[in-house]
Amino acid sequence: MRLYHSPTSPYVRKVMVLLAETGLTGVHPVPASGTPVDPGSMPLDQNPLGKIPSLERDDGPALYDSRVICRYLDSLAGSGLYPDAPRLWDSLTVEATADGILDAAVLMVYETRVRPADLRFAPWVEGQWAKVDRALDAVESRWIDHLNGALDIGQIAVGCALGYLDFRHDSRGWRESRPSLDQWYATFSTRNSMTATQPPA
Ligand SMILES: N[C@@H](CCC(=O)N[C@@H](CS)C(=O)NCC(=O)O)C(=O)O
Repeated sequence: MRLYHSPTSPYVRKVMVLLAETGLTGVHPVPASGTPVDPGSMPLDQNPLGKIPSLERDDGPALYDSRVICRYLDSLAGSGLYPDAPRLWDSLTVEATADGILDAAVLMVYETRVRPADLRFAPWVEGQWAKVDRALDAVESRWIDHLNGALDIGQIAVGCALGYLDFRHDSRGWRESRPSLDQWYATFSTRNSMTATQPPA
């Protein structure tokens, strides 16, 4: 299988962390890059949305969206990163919360990197950060017990989201007023799967 990949994409990182945690082999990274205004080398034939990660398979159409790819690879590996219900609903909600943090954080980056300066709208950027802020507060107040439980896709997604905030939005200081999440990430980020997939400096 071929995984369209960028070392700076936090969604790709979710897949790479899952691969490292499960030990699944046979997935080969293929470099891809692009933006909403220039798809560049994005795999448009595989994913009409022009986004990564996308997973090309030998025996079926390409899969896309990190949530679909992660679930597919977990099922191939039989690794149980998606627990049985009712815990499953918590795992998926934690993953959705982390992915929502990423969606807002990535849009903020595009705003400064892709949109011309004279077309930028600061309140829109702050509105995106407000989403991140609220979601982090929800994880801090509601989901710490879940994060401290058995490894699952929710933890992987939160780990990749926090890693991306450190990578692109360090100056926002997400750790302030979130001591439990800070402590959890200090441990989680030392896993081999996380250190091996750190975005380049
Ligand atoms: N919901 C998607 C989001 C993927 C995504 O937005 N990836 C970014 C790279 S970090 C991308 O491909 N951006 C190009 C674009 O939006 O055109 C997922 O979870 O895979």
